[in-house]
Amino acid sequence: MQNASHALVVIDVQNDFCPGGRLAVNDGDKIVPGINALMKDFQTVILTQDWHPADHSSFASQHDGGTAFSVIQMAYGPQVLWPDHCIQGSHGAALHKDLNTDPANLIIRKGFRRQIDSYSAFFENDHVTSTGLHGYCSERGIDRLTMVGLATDFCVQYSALDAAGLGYKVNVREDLCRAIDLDGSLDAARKAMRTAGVGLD
Ligand code: VGL
Ligand code: ZN
Repeated sequence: MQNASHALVVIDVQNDFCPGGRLAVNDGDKIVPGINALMKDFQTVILTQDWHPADHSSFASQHDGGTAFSVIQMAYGPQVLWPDHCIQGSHGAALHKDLNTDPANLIIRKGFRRQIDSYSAFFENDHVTSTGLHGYCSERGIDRLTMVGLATDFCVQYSALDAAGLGYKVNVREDLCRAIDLDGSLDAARKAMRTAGVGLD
């Protein structure tokens, strides 16, 4: 491949999303060797890192009577409450130790504002506040993105949908992703991505 306009985006391959982590995704660590191998095909590799303050509003622990995996209304819309995870500087927030970070041109952190979550690599959950990734990609002439990582039905899906909405050609390598799958969220994510023209392979 090695096409300058085609970047690989590796989403949230962090300890807390891997077995033993605070929001562990089944077999989340199994995708690491395949992602490392895929990096060799890309000139541009972008990593994302979920990066929350300890009192982040997406944590059930911050809400009276809040239970993990329930949904509440925030100023910007519905928000799933999560167990505390990916706290800035913690071991859980670190990228998986076997993930090859050497080829990464950019590591983008997201979810660092207490009041708002950010699943997508492009926009926070208000769908308006930019992370700056679109500016980075457009300035570098990148118009095509391959996405891999965790979790298929949350951060990968939101990133893929935003990228498609911004006009990128996007494909998600499902074999190099793993899902949380809350109440059918994986099926819903697949449908939404197909409808948006995201290639699933
Ligand atoms: C994620 C839930 C909360 C993800 C991040 O990376 O998919 N999911 N924070
Ligand atoms: Zn998070």
